[in-house]
Parts: sequence; structure tokens; C-alpha cells
Amino acid sequence: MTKAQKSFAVVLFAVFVVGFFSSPMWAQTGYQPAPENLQARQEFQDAKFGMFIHWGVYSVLGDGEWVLHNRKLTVQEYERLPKFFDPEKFDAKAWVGLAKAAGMKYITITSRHHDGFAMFDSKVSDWNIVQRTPYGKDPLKMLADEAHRQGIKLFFYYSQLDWHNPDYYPRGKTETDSGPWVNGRPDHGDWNSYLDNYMDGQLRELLTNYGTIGGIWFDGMWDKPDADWHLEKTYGLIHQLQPSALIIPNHHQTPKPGEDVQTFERDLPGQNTAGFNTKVVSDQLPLESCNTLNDSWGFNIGDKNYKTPEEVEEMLVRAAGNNSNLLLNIGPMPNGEIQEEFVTRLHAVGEWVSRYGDSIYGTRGGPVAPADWGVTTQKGDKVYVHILHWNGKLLALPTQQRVIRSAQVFLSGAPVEFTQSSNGVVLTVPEAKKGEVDRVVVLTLAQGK
Ligand code: FHN
Repeated sequence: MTKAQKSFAVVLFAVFVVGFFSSPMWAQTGYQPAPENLQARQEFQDAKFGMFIHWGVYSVLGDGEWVLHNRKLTVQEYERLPKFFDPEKFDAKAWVGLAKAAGMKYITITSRHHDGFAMFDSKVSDWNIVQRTPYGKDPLKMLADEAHRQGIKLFFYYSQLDWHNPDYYPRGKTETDSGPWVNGRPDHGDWNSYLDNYMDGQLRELLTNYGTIGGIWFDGMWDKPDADWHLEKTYGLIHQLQPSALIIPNHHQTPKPGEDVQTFERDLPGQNTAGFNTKVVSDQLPLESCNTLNDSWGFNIGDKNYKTPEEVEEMLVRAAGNNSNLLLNIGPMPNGEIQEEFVTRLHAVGEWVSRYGDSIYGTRGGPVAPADWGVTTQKGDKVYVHILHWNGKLLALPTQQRVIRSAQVFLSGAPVEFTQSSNGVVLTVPEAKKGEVDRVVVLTLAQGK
């Protein structure tokens, strides 16, 4: 081989290697969602509003779920925490009841977060709530049973990132990029075993011991974006055990084969104010956007920055208008109670949703592009115009194609004046009542035109 040929061969090999490892082939290749999975996707989209719960032994310190990392504790220090975790006030019925009272249609709870601590009865390791805490019980089992009883879907958040297991090796960005953190783990580990035995073992438990679940909400792949996560195997296992279970990965990237929902964190689909979301929005998969009720995910004792019910209502409406769900987070306290500030706000939101829900549940993003003034949602021949911020008397909607038979105020049924032309429709906007977050006008479309 000449020198030039050799260099060419090296380049070719490098291109192959890069292409091979960065291609989505590590996800579930040739994935064809089962009919029950497609059905579950529809139901997920119809549900629109879910409760996100971040709960773990970190709540004892009241400083969020990243406390192990943020305070640069060693795993040995952190291992003291479970000994103080005794949530004697945990009441699965009350938690599910609160989600329902808020108008939420599903719950997604952390089965384990980045501390790797299993909040369920796991036989894969003793780093779990049953074996390490005085509580000694499995709250996820109680929650799953209660969710089944009350007819609400339960999803399990599962962190692929692990700050505790030595086999999470080589370490990810959260350990290598944020200054020295000697957290007491050895400088070696078996990555394949971490994925195939530990993680898949726990996922098998979650998909076997808790009845039918809604799906798995993955988080943490962003810690090692270039690693081989054995997704083909893991996603295949999940879909094999429960074909209807939705895989919802919070990896902040374009969806990969085998994934069933695209989720966004603290942003609506396509926006990236958070700085880590992709702007690529799937036109195939259901969409979800998660956010917090104050500023924290896990219980944070000093975080008073609560969103008002009105802010949450607007978030929900904007999510629906962007064809997305809203997954709203609360972080329960270490005693198992949900703090009063969350409870009152969620009840207020629930009261509002009980009146406006028909313009949200079961809808898809409407025919007019979301804008500052508001959004539209659609269900069958009804288009719901959600007027959130508009002081003008007239509102022009540019893209309405079909003939509009009538326009009415959603709540009262009072007629709304409108004119329609080939350019769109102009509505005479009903006057806002005091404190009214969303003025909804419902347009009824004529059949087939
Ligand atoms: O690091 C986590 C964080 O603690 C929280 O769980 C959120 C929820 O979307 N996800 C991660 C950050 O992307």
C-alpha cells in the first residue's frame, strides 16, 4: 500500500467508526410499535396533563435531588441518608387523589434518580428503600396498586445516570466536567454489566411486579452522550415485557428508533430557553413538556418560587396548543406528605380544569400557529381558540381553512361574531372577565369543506 492509500484507508475507517457509533442503530432498529402501543400513544396524547413526582432519600436534606453532586459528598456519606428516611405519612390514596383533583390523568414518579437509590423493592442490589431505610416498604407498589384502583396510569422515571454504582464507568460529564469530585468510587467498573445486569435487571422488575404500567421515562443519557447505552436491548426488553409501555427518553436529542414519546424539559416543543433542548420536533410521536411547580424537582425546603394557578393553567393551555402534554412536577417531603403550597395550587388548577377541560383533553394542536396572543386546539369539528393575552376587540386568525358554521363563547355558549374570508377568520373577542386566564371561543366547522 502506498502512503496515500494508507491515509485514505485510515480516513475511511474513521468515518465508518464515527458513523457506526453515532448512528441511531443502537436504538431499537426496525421498531414497529405494537397495536396496543399505538393505542397507548393516542391515550397519552388525549391525557394532556400529568403529575411528575421527584421523591427519594435526598428529600431528607431538603435541598433538591442533586444534593449528592452539588455538595460533592462521597457515596459513603450519602449512604447515611436512607437511615433517616421514614415516610410514615406516605399515603398512596392521597397522592393519586391529589393528581385526580388537579385534573391530571397520569403520574410519572422517580423509581430511582441519579443517586441510583431504588425507591422500590429491587432484588438486583440492596441499594433500595426496602433494605436500607427504617420504612422498609415499597411505596411504588402501593402507588401502582392505588393508581390501578383509581384508573390512572403510572409511569416510572428511571435514571440511567448513576452516581453510586461503581460500574457506571467510565464516568460521565457530571463527574468529569464540574471540578474535582472524589466521590469514593473505584477508578474502574464494568459498563456492560451496569447496563445489562443492573439496569435491565431493575427495569425487568419494574415491568413485571407493578401490573400494567404506562411506560418508562428515561433520564441521564445526556451525561454520556457518546456511550453505547445498549438501547436496542433495553428498549426491546421493555416492549417485549409490556408492548403498550411507552418509552419516553429525556435525552434532549432527536428521537431514536424504539422511542414512543418525545419529551422536552422546561420548554415547549421546539423552544430552547433551557439551553439543552433540541429544536427538532417529531411530527410522528406524541409530545410532552415537563416543568416544576416551584423551581425545584426534588423537595427543596427554601424554594418559595411557586407558580400561581393561573401560570400553570396558561402553561397547560400553551402545551395543548403546541400539540403537547404538560407534566407538572412536585417534590414530596421526606415524611411522605405533599406540602400545603402544592396542594392548594393543584386544587385551584383542578377547579379551573374541571370547567375548561373539554377544550384541552383529547385535543390536538389546532390549525393556527401558537403565538403570544394564545393558541388553538382541535377535537373533531371543534376548534378551540384560547385567547390568553389580547386586548384588541378583533382577532384575526390567518389559517382557518374550513367553513365555520358557528362561533361561541366556550363556557356560556353565547354567540361570537365573526367574518370568514379566504384569508382566514376575524373574531369579535368577548370581553375578559376579571381574573379570566383563558377566553375560549369554540368554532364549529362545517362538515367536509
Ligand atoms: O438532572 C435531572 C433533574 O434532576 C430532573 O430529574 C430533570 C427532570 O426532567 N431531568 C434532569 C435534567 O435534565
